[in-house]
Amino acid sequence: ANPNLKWFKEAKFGMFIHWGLYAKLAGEWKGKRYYGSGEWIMSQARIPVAEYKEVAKTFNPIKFNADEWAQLAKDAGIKYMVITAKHHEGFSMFDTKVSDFDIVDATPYKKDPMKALAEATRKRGIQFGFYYSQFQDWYEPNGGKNSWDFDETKKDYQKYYREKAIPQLKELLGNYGPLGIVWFDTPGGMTKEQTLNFVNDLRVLQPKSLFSSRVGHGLGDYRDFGDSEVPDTPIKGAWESIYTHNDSWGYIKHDMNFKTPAEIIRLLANVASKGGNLMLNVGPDGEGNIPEYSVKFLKETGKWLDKNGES
Ligand code: JFZ
Repeated sequence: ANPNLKWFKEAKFGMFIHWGLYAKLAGEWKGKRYYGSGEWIMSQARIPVAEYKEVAKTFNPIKFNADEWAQLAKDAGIKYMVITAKHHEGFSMFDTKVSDFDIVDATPYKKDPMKALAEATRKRGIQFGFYYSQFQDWYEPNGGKNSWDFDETKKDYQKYYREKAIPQLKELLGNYGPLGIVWFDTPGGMTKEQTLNFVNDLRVLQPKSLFSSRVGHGLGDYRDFGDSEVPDTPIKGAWESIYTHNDSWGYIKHDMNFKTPAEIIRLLANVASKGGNLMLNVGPDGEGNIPEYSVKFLKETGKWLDKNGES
């Protein structure tokens, strides 16, 4: 067995955070409202790169407070946190030298929230990890899956991997201390052999970090169940189920369909009884606030676990 999996197998409860420029749009573009997967709004509304870029100039999450987020996780009984360093929109929520389309260079905020969060979680004994969209990058001419600006058949995915994804992953794995998880998503554009080289290359930088299954070709360290899915029977080995708290990963201002503490606890119990972890998502808004109901219901969940849970 992989010794790096020990903490993960015991964790039971994780926090997923989807946060990017889409949080500022909050499910609305040019007066039209979208529902579900707020982080997909650029694709849903076919927003051209030239227009999407402008959103960065208005992104100023001055309410962001790393200690508050980490303390909320702690109070909720959460043992690990995974946050979007770069989602499909292609915007980097960390200080990167590889692109100017990042929170330090392209926004009035000018700071790296990932640095603060890495420290705040570590201080509290919470495992910290990055979500990184390694293939889909709608901002880049050679990244995956933007067909409204670019011709998909003319793309050179290898060039995108070489020039953006790999160098950025090296920054993330090199500059933020020990990471519990690197959460890859929606693989594409690489053969099994290329994926193996990619993984081996990155492992050197973080030999203890777990790689999620969506790195592709069965090369991850544990299994992920598709969004909002729990297996029917106990599953051997390490796995997690991922769930949204309301109906979207990224913040949507008109989505109030939050799972209650009782629902979260039932979900946790169901997943734990099958031997897995629940990684529950929150979607902070464009100012850096975690939605009020997420804060409230997570705290209540934590209180209940304190009284009735085993750890
Ligand atoms: C992906 C992303 O496209 C989405 O925006 C979000 O980040 C989510 C956590 O992951 O969406 C997926 C990827 C894989 C499956 C479902 C949704 N799946 O395997 O069932």
